[in-house]
Amino acid sequence: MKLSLQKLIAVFATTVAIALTPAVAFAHGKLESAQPAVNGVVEAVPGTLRLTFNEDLEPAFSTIKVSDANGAAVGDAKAKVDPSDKKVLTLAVPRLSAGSYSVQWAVMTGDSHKSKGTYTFSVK
Ligand SMILES: [Cu+2]
Repeated sequence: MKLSLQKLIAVFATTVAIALTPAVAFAHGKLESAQPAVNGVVEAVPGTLRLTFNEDLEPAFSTIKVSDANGAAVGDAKAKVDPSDKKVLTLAVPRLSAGSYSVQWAVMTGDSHKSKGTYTFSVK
């Protein structure tokens, strides 16, 4: 297939425009799902939080902090990247009593982009 110079320039310009679009530039390290779910209400947490992202994670720069409704840190474990699925970050937590919990995550993806976010879940 032959492309004219004009077509090549058009394709190049479109590519640059897409690359410069903020929505694309920030589409890294996005939290896709969590257990317990974002804003979820659960009976109990089975000892581990699981956060699934859209890209592979760098273990050394990926963390999760959980705090209770009073802002006190819950547990002292460090987040780990699941060896069988590098998109998954897990955190061991002690038995959680009823109440609402805040999860603060910060990750670095394989392309060295960092992102972070916060969400809450509740235990009945
Ligand atoms: Cu990225």
